[in-house]
Formats: sequence, structure tokens, C-alpha cells
Amino acid sequence: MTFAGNIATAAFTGGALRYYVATGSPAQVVERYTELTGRSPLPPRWALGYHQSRWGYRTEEAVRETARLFQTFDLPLSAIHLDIDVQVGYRAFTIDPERFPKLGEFTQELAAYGVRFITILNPGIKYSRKSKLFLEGRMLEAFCKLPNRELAIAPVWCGWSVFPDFTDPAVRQWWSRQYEFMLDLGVAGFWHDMNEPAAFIAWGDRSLPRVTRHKLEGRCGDHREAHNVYGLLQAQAGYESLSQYRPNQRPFIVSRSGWAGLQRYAWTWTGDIECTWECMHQTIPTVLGLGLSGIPYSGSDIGGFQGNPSAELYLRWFQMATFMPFYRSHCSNNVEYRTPWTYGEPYLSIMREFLQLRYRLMPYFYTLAWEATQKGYPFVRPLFWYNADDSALWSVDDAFYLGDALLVCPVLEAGARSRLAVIPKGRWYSFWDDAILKGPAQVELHAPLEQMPLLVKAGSILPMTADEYLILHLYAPLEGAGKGCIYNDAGDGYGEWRLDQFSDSALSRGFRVTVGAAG
Ligand code: MIG
Repeated sequence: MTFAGNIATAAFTGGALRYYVATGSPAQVVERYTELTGRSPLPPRWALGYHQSRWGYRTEEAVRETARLFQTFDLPLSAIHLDIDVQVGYRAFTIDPERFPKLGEFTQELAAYGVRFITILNPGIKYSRKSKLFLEGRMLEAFCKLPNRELAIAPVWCGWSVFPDFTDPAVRQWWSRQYEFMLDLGVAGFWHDMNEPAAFIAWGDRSLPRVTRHKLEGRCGDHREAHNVYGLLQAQAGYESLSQYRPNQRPFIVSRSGWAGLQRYAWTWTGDIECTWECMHQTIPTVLGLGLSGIPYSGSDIGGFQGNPSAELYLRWFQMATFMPFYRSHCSNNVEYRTPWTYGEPYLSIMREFLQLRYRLMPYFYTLAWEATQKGYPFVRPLFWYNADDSALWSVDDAFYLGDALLVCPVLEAGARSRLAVIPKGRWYSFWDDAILKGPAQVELHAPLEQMPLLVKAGSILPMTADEYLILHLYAPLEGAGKGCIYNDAGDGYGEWRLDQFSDSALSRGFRVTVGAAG
């Protein structure tokens, strides 16, 4: 769709084009949009913690060592992601038994550290009579075919591959069954990669040919129609599998590809980006755009995927990612190791502070997760979210809100020890020293290496943990009123919950807090 003045032009090659028009504030529009496309279920709480990943943790020993070092350096960690190099010949639903000889025991050992084991899965199945999955899928006619009824075959990581037709409900069922044994071995979640589907083709579409046939829920059609929903429907199959085989645990799936409605099944990330300040900056509008498109859970490979970030870039990226839902370091297999301790001091201590801050903010993050289930609101919101009439905020792409209390101003330049920020209307407190600021304004904010400018809206009630206590930080409403709430439950499963709601208002002397609870 292109817009020119008052004219919008849509170009499409087939099917029907249907418009839905929603009006109102950004929040109302996202609420209506997610009424149509669906909302995210609650993730398990641990998924909102920190994830460590790299392409290159090849063995049990490498994973164990990583988990152990996080503990040694007093760095909280919720999950480690394993990439294609743990598989046998890059094949889906395999983990090399020589390098992970006792996977069931190993996942338990990690669980004792509080670390979950997440593994990657590509959709292509090796085109080989030696592959049980290939033979089974072929008998079931599970793979996409060309108009001449031959299998659609393309090279991917495991060599010549065939592609399950996820637009066929029976194929989704079959695919769903494959996760079961890995779940039994304690694999906590899955990372769906290459599911555009991507293929190693030197020219043309690096995907399936457009003429490839698809079931499309029984309607039948070709890849032009199926392409965009391919990854989405794989995510659906995965989500349904995890819900079915582990009914008392919430599914956790990350999917590289998706479409409208992906939020019902999976999280996503911004893909293979470079280790540059520009790419770090671009993460903000991308994550904002995903959120406005109904997908609340996303993030970027901290430090970038391709290349080696400087210590400062990694640190600044880490600080920014602390305030994004999917908080994961990841990188390619041909780059240096990248962990909070890789760069020595003062970087290690600063990253530890941010990691700990993330975990202290968990009640706030978790409440945002609940809000996403109710209204579809993203965690990361553009500055115009609350003041859509202030056009100065429309194009701000270097800062964002996390929920309605926090205004996050990442440092996006090498060597910068302060940054200019646009502050919306109202009163704000600096998170670090409680200094009061008044908007609308453009202000230069202090940003030493160990701090990233972070503001709290006056009137907010920010729930944070301190050891086993829950502490409510009240940022006095200097004028008018504010509110806050806390959603809580067991952190996984579908048991009881509780919602506490607070509101506060300024009185002539002091202020008043009102408390209410539900659930
Ligand atoms: O062709 O599995 O985006 O995160 O590390 C590259 C290896 C395939 C692309 C993913 C990236 C992952 C990588 N994959």
C-alpha cells in the first residue's frame, strides 16, 4: 500500500482485498486491531527474563560452562538458546546424542540453575530416504508440491529439503506431534528459524517458487497466497503442540517469520542485523512498528548478529534491550564470544546492574504481559501513544515508552555521555536521581556509561521487587492524578491470579492513594 496525499493505492496479484477501518487514539486502534487479529496469551514469566544465545554453543559442556559463569559472575539468566549446530546434520527435531548424551538429565541440571533449554527448528525436512520424517511426511502427503505434482525441493541447511505445507490442518497436526519427545526431555521452548521459508537460492525469490501448491485450509492455491502465512501457521502448529503436550505450562515459541496474528502463538526478533550503531537505532522503530502491528513480544540480537560490537556498543545495546520484551543476546557463529564478562570492567558491573534491574522490574513487565492479553497493547510504545495530537512526537524514533510509566531514552552514539530527548507533556522524574523535569520540552539528559536516561511519569506507581519483597515506588503526581496496577499469578500454568489497582492524586498538601483488588 502506498500513500500519496489523500490517496492510498493498493497493488495485489490475486484474491480479495478487505479493509477494516478503526478510529481513535493509538491505544484504541491497537485494541480494535487485536480484536480482529488476536492477542498474545500470557507467556511463562521466565521468558521475560534474560536469554543468552549464540550460534556456536555446540556441546553440553559449552552450555554448562555458560550457565555456570552466569552464576559465578552473579548474573541472572533465564534461558540458553541452542542453534542449528547442536543438530545432527542440521536436521529438524534432532539434537546430537554424542554432544548431548543425556539431554533429559542435562535439562534438569540446567533447571536447577533456573536456566531453560530452548532449541532451534527449521521447517525444511531433509530430502532423503534415510530420514524417517521425510518418509512419514511423504506418505502423508505433507510436503508442498509443484503443479506437475513433483515435490518442491530446495537447498537449505540440511541439504536438499522438502517443506511441510503448514496451510493444511492435517500437516499441522502431524508437525505438532514431532515436538513431544523433546518436551519429554525437558526442552522448554522452541525457536522457529528460516520459516519464510528461506532457501539458499542464488537468484529470484529465495523461497519456494510462486507456483508451489498449498492446501490453504482446503481451498487450495499457490505460494503467492501461502507465503506470508507460512511461518504464522508453523507457529500455530508449535503453539498447539506445546499446549497439548504440556497443558499445565504456557508455550514459548520464537518465530523469525510471521504475519498478522503471529502474537497469538509466538514472539519474534529483528533477524540478522549488523553490529552497528545504525542497526541498534533501527531496532527502536522496528520494535515500535511490530507493537503497533499487534505483536507485543519482540527484540533484537543484543550487540547485533553479524560482526563484533565494541564494548561500548554492546553495553549501550544491552541497556536499551533491558527495556524491551525479548531480552536476548545472540550472534553469528564466526564472531567472538559475547557475554557480560567478555569485555571486563566496568562493562561487566554495569551490565550486571541492568540485568538485576530487569529482574527487579519483573512485576511491571508481567503486568504489561497481562495488559497485552486484555487489550493487545505493546510493551514498547511510541511517544505519540498518549499524546497523539502533539505532532512533534510523531516521528520520534530514538526513544520509547515501556508501558505507561517509563520513558526510555537509549544512547545511540559512540562516545556520547549525554543525549537530547523530546519529553512529552507532563512532569517526569529521572529514575536515577528523582530529578524533576517538565514537558513538553527538548532536554539534554545526562548519560554516563553506567546510566541510560530513564524517566518515570509523575503519578506512576512502579512495582519492583527487592529480594523477596514487592516494593511500590510512588512517583508523586505533582499535578492531577496517576495510576498503576499489578497483575500476579504463579508465573506459569493457568491457575489463580490477582490484580491490584492503585490510583493517586495530588492534594493541596500531600497526595492520596486509593487501593483496589480483584481476583
Ligand atoms: O542462515 O541458525 O536468523 O539467528 O543464528 C542463517 C543460524 C540461519 C538465521 C537466524 C540466526 C541463526 C542462524 N540462522
